[in-house]
Amino acid sequence: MLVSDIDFTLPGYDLPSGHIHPLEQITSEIKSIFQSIGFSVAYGPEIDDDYHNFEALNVPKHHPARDMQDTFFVNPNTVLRTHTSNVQIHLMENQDPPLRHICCGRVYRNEAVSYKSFCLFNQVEGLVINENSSFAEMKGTLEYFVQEMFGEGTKMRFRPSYFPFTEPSAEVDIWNDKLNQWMEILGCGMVNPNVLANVGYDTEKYQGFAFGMGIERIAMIKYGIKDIRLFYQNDKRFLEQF
Ligand code: 2NL
Repeated sequence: MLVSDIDFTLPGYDLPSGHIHPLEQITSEIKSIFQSIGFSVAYGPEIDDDYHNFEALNVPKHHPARDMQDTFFVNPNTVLRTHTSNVQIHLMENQDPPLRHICCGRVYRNEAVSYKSFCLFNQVEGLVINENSSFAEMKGTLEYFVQEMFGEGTKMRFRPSYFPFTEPSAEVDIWNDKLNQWMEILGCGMVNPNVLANVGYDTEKYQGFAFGMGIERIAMIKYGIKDIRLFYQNDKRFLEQF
Protein backbone atom coordinates (compact mmCIF):
# COMPACT_ATOMS: atom_id res chain seq x y z
CA MET A 1 0.00 0.00 0.00
CA LEU A 2 1.26 3.43 -0.87
CA VAL A 3 1.05 6.38 1.48
CA SER A 4 -0.97 8.11 -1.22
CA ASP A 5 -3.65 5.37 -0.86
CA ILE A 6 -4.36 6.39 2.76
CA ASP A 7 -7.19 8.82 3.30
CA PHE A 8 -5.90 10.98 6.17
CA THR A 9 -9.21 12.85 6.33
CA LEU A 10 -11.09 9.78 7.67
CA PRO A 11 -12.07 10.10 11.35
CA GLY A 12 -10.03 7.97 13.78
CA TYR A 13 -11.26 5.04 15.82
CA ASP A 14 -13.41 5.84 18.84
CA LEU A 15 -11.34 4.67 21.81
CA PRO A 16 -13.48 3.54 24.74
CA SER A 17 -12.58 5.55 27.81
CA GLY A 18 -12.82 4.44 31.42
CA HIS A 19 -14.54 6.51 34.03
CA ILE A 20 -14.70 7.15 37.74
CA HIS A 21 -16.03 4.39 40.02
CA PRO A 22 -19.48 5.23 41.48
CA LEU A 23 -18.11 5.13 45.05
CA GLU A 24 -15.44 7.66 44.14
CA GLN A 25 -18.08 9.83 42.45
CA ILE A 26 -20.26 9.85 45.58
CA THR A 27 -17.22 10.45 47.85
CA SER A 28 -16.18 13.47 45.73
CA GLU A 29 -19.71 14.81 45.84
CA ILE A 30 -19.86 14.48 49.65
CA LYS A 31 -16.42 16.09 50.04
CA SER A 32 -17.43 19.11 47.89
CA ILE A 33 -20.65 19.62 49.86
CA PHE A 34 -18.77 19.77 53.18
CA GLN A 35 -15.86 21.75 51.72
CA SER A 36 -18.39 24.37 50.59
CA ILE A 37 -19.23 24.99 54.27
CA GLY A 38 -15.64 25.15 55.50
CA PHE A 39 -14.68 21.55 56.28
CA SER A 40 -11.13 20.31 55.52
CA VAL A 41 -10.45 16.73 54.41
CA ALA A 42 -8.20 14.48 56.51
CA TYR A 43 -6.79 11.00 55.90
CA GLY A 44 -5.13 8.46 58.19
CA PRO A 45 -4.01 4.85 58.63
CA GLU A 46 -6.25 1.86 57.81
CA ILE A 47 -4.26 -0.29 60.26
CA ASP A 48 -4.14 1.13 63.76
CA ASP A 49 -3.80 0.16 67.40
CA ASP A 50 -6.66 -0.81 69.67
CA TYR A 51 -6.31 2.54 71.48
CA HIS A 52 -7.03 4.75 68.44
CA ASN A 53 -9.78 2.52 67.04
CA PHE A 54 -11.62 1.71 70.30
CA GLU A 55 -10.24 2.85 73.65
CA ALA A 56 -9.91 6.58 72.90
CA LEU A 57 -13.45 6.53 71.47
CA ASN A 58 -14.94 5.40 74.74
CA VAL A 59 -15.72 1.91 73.40
CA PRO A 60 -15.41 -0.25 76.52
CA LYS A 61 -13.19 -3.35 76.75
CA HIS A 62 -16.05 -5.85 76.47
CA HIS A 63 -18.11 -4.07 73.82
CA PRO A 64 -19.39 -6.50 71.13
CA ALA A 65 -17.65 -4.47 68.39
CA ARG A 66 -14.32 -5.61 69.86
CA ASP A 67 -15.22 -9.25 69.36
CA MET A 68 -13.25 -11.41 66.90
CA GLN A 69 -16.52 -11.83 64.97
CA ASP A 70 -16.76 -8.11 64.25
CA THR A 71 -13.18 -6.89 63.92
CA PHE A 72 -10.19 -8.07 61.87
CA PHE A 73 -7.17 -8.32 64.17
CA VAL A 74 -3.65 -8.07 62.75
CA ASN A 75 -2.36 -8.98 66.22
CA PRO A 76 -3.97 -8.68 69.67
CA ASN A 77 -3.22 -4.94 69.81
CA THR A 78 -3.59 -4.03 66.12
CA VAL A 79 -6.77 -3.93 64.01
CA LEU A 80 -8.04 -3.03 60.55
CA ARG A 81 -9.97 0.09 61.47
CA THR A 82 -13.70 -0.46 61.91
CA HIS A 83 -14.51 3.22 61.28
CA THR A 84 -12.55 6.32 60.24
CA SER A 85 -12.79 7.80 63.75
CA ASN A 86 -9.18 6.74 64.41
CA VAL A 87 -8.16 9.53 62.01
CA GLN A 88 -10.05 12.07 64.09
CA ILE A 89 -8.35 10.84 67.28
CA HIS A 90 -4.91 11.35 65.65
CA LEU A 91 -6.06 14.78 64.44
CA MET A 92 -7.16 15.88 67.92
CA GLU A 93 -3.93 14.55 69.46
CA ASN A 94 -1.90 16.66 67.04
CA GLN A 95 -4.01 19.80 66.77
CA ASP A 96 -5.71 22.18 69.17
CA PRO A 97 -9.33 23.27 68.61
CA PRO A 98 -11.11 24.69 66.69
CA LEU A 99 -11.46 21.70 64.37
CA ARG A 100 -13.70 21.30 61.32
CA HIS A 101 -12.83 18.18 59.36
CA ILE A 102 -14.23 15.26 57.45
CA CYS A 103 -12.30 12.06 56.86
CA CYS A 104 -13.07 9.39 54.33
CA GLY A 105 -11.74 6.01 53.46
CA ARG A 106 -12.05 2.25 53.69
CA VAL A 107 -13.11 0.55 56.90
CA TYR A 108 -13.31 -3.18 57.66
CA ARG A 109 -15.84 -5.39 59.45
CA ASN A 110 -15.53 -9.12 60.03
CA GLU A 111 -19.18 -9.82 59.20
CA ALA A 112 -21.05 -12.42 57.19
CA VAL A 113 -21.07 -11.08 53.60
CA SER A 114 -24.51 -10.58 52.06
CA TYR A 115 -26.39 -8.19 49.77
CA LYS A 116 -26.47 -5.66 52.61
CA SER A 117 -23.07 -5.99 54.28
CA PHE A 118 -19.55 -6.50 52.99
CA CYS A 119 -16.26 -7.09 54.86
CA LEU A 120 -15.04 -3.75 53.55
CA PHE A 121 -16.87 -0.48 52.97
CA ASN A 122 -16.21 3.25 52.73
CA GLN A 123 -17.11 5.82 55.32
CA VAL A 124 -17.21 9.58 55.65
CA GLU A 125 -17.08 11.00 59.15
CA GLY A 126 -17.20 14.62 60.21
CA LEU A 127 -15.94 16.31 63.36
CA VAL A 128 -16.44 19.88 64.58
CA ILE A 129 -14.85 21.08 67.84
CA ASN A 130 -14.96 24.61 69.19
CA GLU A 131 -16.15 26.62 72.16
CA ASN A 132 -19.80 26.89 71.20
CA SER A 133 -20.80 24.12 68.78
CA SER A 134 -24.29 22.83 69.47
CA PHE A 135 -26.82 20.16 68.61
CA ALA A 136 -28.71 22.86 66.67
CA GLU A 137 -25.61 23.60 64.55
CA MET A 138 -25.22 19.87 63.89
CA LYS A 139 -28.85 19.64 62.75
CA GLY A 140 -28.40 22.63 60.43
CA THR A 141 -25.19 21.19 58.98
CA LEU A 142 -26.75 17.80 58.27
CA GLU A 143 -29.95 19.33 56.89
CA TYR A 144 -27.81 21.30 54.42
CA PHE A 145 -25.94 18.10 53.49
CA VAL A 146 -29.16 16.13 52.87
CA GLN A 147 -30.72 18.84 50.70
CA GLU A 148 -27.53 19.11 48.59
CA MET A 149 -27.06 15.35 48.31
CA PHE A 150 -30.62 14.14 47.77
CA GLY A 151 -32.30 17.26 46.40
CA GLU A 152 -34.12 20.24 47.83
CA GLY A 153 -37.26 19.37 49.74
CA THR A 154 -36.02 15.90 50.80
CA LYS A 155 -37.95 14.99 53.94
CA MET A 156 -35.74 13.98 56.86
CA ARG A 157 -35.99 13.23 60.57
CA PHE A 158 -33.63 12.90 63.55
CA ARG A 159 -34.27 9.87 65.76
CA PRO A 160 -32.66 9.26 69.18
CA SER A 161 -29.91 6.63 69.13
CA TYR A 162 -26.83 5.48 71.01
CA PHE A 163 -23.08 5.44 70.26
CA PRO A 164 -20.36 5.15 72.91
CA PHE A 165 -18.48 8.14 71.39
CA THR A 166 -21.39 10.62 71.32
CA GLU A 167 -23.95 11.77 73.88
CA PRO A 168 -26.68 12.56 73.08
CA SER A 169 -26.75 10.59 69.81
CA ALA A 170 -29.15 10.49 66.89
CA GLU A 171 -29.70 8.82 63.56
CA VAL A 172 -30.96 10.57 60.44
CA ASP A 173 -33.57 9.04 58.12
CA ILE A 174 -34.71 10.38 54.78
CA TRP A 175 -38.09 9.64 53.25
CA ASN A 176 -38.00 7.40 50.19
CA ASP A 177 -40.99 8.24 47.98
CA LYS A 178 -40.59 5.17 45.74
CA LEU A 179 -40.46 2.63 48.57
CA ASN A 180 -42.81 4.68 50.77
CA GLN A 181 -40.59 4.30 53.85
CA TRP A 182 -37.89 6.00 55.97
CA MET A 183 -34.29 5.04 55.14
CA GLU A 184 -31.51 5.46 57.69
CA ILE A 185 -28.56 7.33 56.18
CA LEU A 186 -26.24 8.42 58.99
CA GLY A 187 -25.46 8.56 62.71
CA CYS A 188 -24.41 11.63 64.68
CA GLY A 189 -24.23 13.27 68.08
CA MET A 190 -22.41 15.57 70.46
CA VAL A 191 -18.87 14.26 71.08
CA ASN A 192 -18.78 12.41 74.40
CA PRO A 193 -16.67 14.47 76.87
CA ASN A 194 -14.74 11.27 77.69
CA VAL A 195 -13.41 11.32 74.10
CA LEU A 196 -12.34 14.96 74.42
CA ALA A 197 -10.62 14.22 77.75
CA ASN A 198 -8.79 11.23 76.18
CA VAL A 199 -7.08 13.54 73.65
CA GLY A 200 -6.26 16.13 76.32
CA TYR A 201 -8.87 18.77 75.43
CA ASP A 202 -10.31 20.99 78.16
CA THR A 203 -13.87 19.66 78.49
CA GLU A 204 -14.99 22.77 80.36
CA LYS A 205 -13.99 24.93 77.40
CA TYR A 206 -14.60 22.81 74.30
CA GLN A 207 -17.46 20.78 72.87
CA GLY A 208 -18.22 19.35 69.49
CA PHE A 209 -20.37 17.27 67.22
CA ALA A 210 -19.59 14.34 64.96
CA PHE A 211 -21.32 12.25 62.32
CA GLY A 212 -20.61 9.19 60.23
CA MET A 213 -22.11 7.58 57.15
CA GLY A 214 -21.47 4.59 54.90
CA ILE A 215 -20.80 5.64 51.30
CA GLU A 216 -22.12 2.43 49.76
CA ARG A 217 -25.37 2.93 51.66
CA ILE A 218 -25.71 6.51 50.39
CA ALA A 219 -25.01 5.34 46.82
CA MET A 220 -27.46 2.42 47.13
CA ILE A 221 -30.27 4.71 48.32
CA LYS A 222 -29.51 7.44 45.79
CA TYR A 223 -29.37 5.05 42.79
CA GLY A 224 -31.61 2.20 44.00
CA ILE A 225 -28.78 -0.38 44.04
CA LYS A 226 -29.92 -3.61 45.70
CA ASP A 227 -26.61 -5.43 46.44
CA ILE A 228 -23.52 -3.88 48.11
CA ARG A 229 -21.23 -6.51 46.53
CA LEU A 230 -21.76 -4.95 43.08
CA PHE A 231 -19.36 -2.13 44.07
CA TYR A 232 -16.52 -4.62 44.46
CA GLN A 233 -16.97 -6.97 41.49
CA ASN A 234 -15.85 -4.58 38.72
CA ASP A 235 -18.56 -5.87 36.40
CA LYS A 236 -18.59 -3.41 33.48
CA ARG A 237 -22.35 -3.89 32.99
CA PHE A 238 -22.78 -2.38 36.47
CA LEU A 239 -20.02 0.25 36.31
CA GLU A 240 -21.03 1.59 32.89
CA GLN A 241 -24.36 2.76 34.29
CA PHE A 242 -22.65 5.54 36.27
C1 2NL B 1 -22.54 5.52 61.56
C2 2NL B 1 -22.37 6.42 62.73
C3 2NL B 1 -20.89 7.98 63.77
C4 2NL B 1 -19.26 9.33 64.88
C5 2NL B 1 -19.58 8.41 63.91
C6 2NL B 1 -17.25 10.25 66.02
C7 2NL B 1 -15.89 10.46 65.93
C8 2NL B 1 -15.23 11.02 66.99
C9 2NL B 1 -15.88 11.39 68.12
C10 2NL B 1 -17.24 11.16 68.17
CL1 2NL B 1 -13.55 11.26 66.90
N1 2NL B 1 -17.90 10.61 67.15
N2 2NL B 1 -17.91 9.71 64.97
C11 2NL B 1 -20.24 9.85 65.70
C12 2NL B 1 -21.56 9.40 65.56
C13 2NL B 1 -21.88 8.46 64.59
O1 2NL B 1 -21.14 7.05 62.77
O2 2NL B 1 -23.60 4.99 61.40
N3 2NL B 1 -21.54 5.35 60.72
C14 2NL B 1 -21.61 4.48 59.57
